[in-house]
Amino acid sequence: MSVEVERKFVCNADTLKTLEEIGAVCLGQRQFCDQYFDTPKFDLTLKDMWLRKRNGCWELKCPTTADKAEETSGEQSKAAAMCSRYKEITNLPEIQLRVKEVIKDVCEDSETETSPSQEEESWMSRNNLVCFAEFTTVRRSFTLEEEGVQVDLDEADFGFHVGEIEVLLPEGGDVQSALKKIERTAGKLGLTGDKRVEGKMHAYLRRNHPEHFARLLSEHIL
Ligand code: V4E
Repeated sequence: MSVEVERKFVCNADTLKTLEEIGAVCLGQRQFCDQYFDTPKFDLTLKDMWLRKRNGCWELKCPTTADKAEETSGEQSKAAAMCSRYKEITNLPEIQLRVKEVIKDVCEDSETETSPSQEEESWMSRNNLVCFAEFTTVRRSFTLEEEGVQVDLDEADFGFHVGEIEVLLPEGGDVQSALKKIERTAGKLGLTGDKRVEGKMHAYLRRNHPEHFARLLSEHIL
């Protein structure tokens, strides 16, 4: 399991040039298709849990708990407020355990022999998990090696662009130092805003699922 600390930013025509000027190294471009799942009552997303299949592989992003230092230090809490922090789980049995803590299975697995894909289908239908968002992203990635950060420039197929500065940590890793790296990188990129920038999912739900979007806003998830 890893923890992703990330700050989103609005990218513009100058972002590529700025990345080059500050010495960012291009890691390449890739394309991925995300399918996000939840129950019709939004049981997972209302708990800030984001279950997705990315290019067919399961991933779950769920909240971490804030550490003490972050709660007490003024400057750091400002940096933290600009960033999001999520555990990323890619192991399916562990994902299923986490989901089970939120959604109680209607019935257990049957004893009959089934293929892995049939088991996944059965798990999804037992838990009433349906796909609520599907989109493809083209991502160009860069690294600022001296900072150990990655900068992604995302272009989603529903006409939305966003940049992300991110640091990936092992569980229990140094979040404060990750926040500082992200802040320094934001400074180098000339980012001045002090408000969180909306991500792909935020924009997707706002445009396509206003009811789901409103519910998450009212619960302060988005
Ligand atoms: C909406 C959301 C999540 C779903 C995935 O969001 P995001 O990080 O935007 O996706 P992506 O494609 O960049 O994933 P990556 O490749 O980095 O793993 S996970 C958490 N949220 C909620 C959320 C929020 N409340 N505020 C911000 C700024 N971001 C996300």
